[in-house]
Amino acid sequence: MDQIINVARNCKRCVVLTGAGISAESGVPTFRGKEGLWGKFKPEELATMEAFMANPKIVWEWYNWRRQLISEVKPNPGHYAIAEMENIFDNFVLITQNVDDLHRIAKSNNILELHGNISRNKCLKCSEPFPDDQEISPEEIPSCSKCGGQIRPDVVWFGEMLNAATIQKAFDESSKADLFLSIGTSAIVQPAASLPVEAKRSQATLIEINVNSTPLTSIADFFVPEPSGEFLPKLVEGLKDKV
Ligand code: BV8
Ligand code: ZN
Repeated sequence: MDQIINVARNCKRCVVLTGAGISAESGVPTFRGKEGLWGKFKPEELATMEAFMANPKIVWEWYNWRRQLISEVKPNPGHYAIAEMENIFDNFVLITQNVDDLHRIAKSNNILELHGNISRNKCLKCSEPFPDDQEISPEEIPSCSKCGGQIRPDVVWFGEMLNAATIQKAFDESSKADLFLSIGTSAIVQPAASLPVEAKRSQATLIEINVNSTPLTSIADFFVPEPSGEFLPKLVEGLKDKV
């Protein structure tokens, strides 16, 4: 820990990438863990345009189930520690693959949501936003008032492009970072998994915080095999007098 604090203390531009693991201690199942979301379902079956076109009812049942689950959980100390980092580093950017909104609830401000946000709805055809204050009935999926297209969750499905400006900014920030924290991600899903590699290529110190090793572990400068909700508050405590 001391070594990491000493290195981080001298860094000015910190980028954090989070995955489902940061929300695990809040009780949100991860994607690929043994109890993972995908355990019950296959990504190809549900988080894809093909699945939605073939069976919008099932896909909406799955998203409503996840929305209900997320509505009952709270941010954990890991989310709050990341929110505090904004005041510790001269330049701080949070990039998340998560769609659960817990970083925003934990008061992080500067967030790049790579994969959208499960609480938002949009039109399948024209992407017009659709009010998210009402539950979507899988039996009667509403239509877009503008073009009549079906309403879908505003998340990025497998095989779909990410928002070009968002992913471009994520790569720009990663290439300028002198410290990159990869937290709670299996580092499999692209293009997100290339961000820490880009940071490392641009001479950043790469710290991976994950209870398991990943394809990133071998290139990380530090690998912290601890739950993020336990490690991050200790890291922030150690950096507090940096400000
Ligand atoms: C794209 C939103 C261009 C939806 C998500 C073949 C066909 C089609 C596409 C591809 C293909 N081969 C490759 C691709 C590209 C594909 C991809 O990368 N596939 C992977 C599976 C190989 N990517 C895409 O399709 C992307 N678009 O590339 O467009 C294109 C177009 C056409 C064809 C090719 C390319 C879009 C990707 C976005 C998909 N949407 N989510 C929804 O949520 O419903 S991805 C989904 O996975 C979530 O966003 C999630 O965040 C993300 C990544 O998973 P992780 O966050 O890493 O979660 P995971 O469970 O895997 O890991 C959790 C980790 O936490 C574990 O390591 C665990 O050890 C750790 N952990 C657990 N507890 C803790 C902890 N760590 C610390 N503390 C703890 N307490
Ligand atoms: Zn529309």
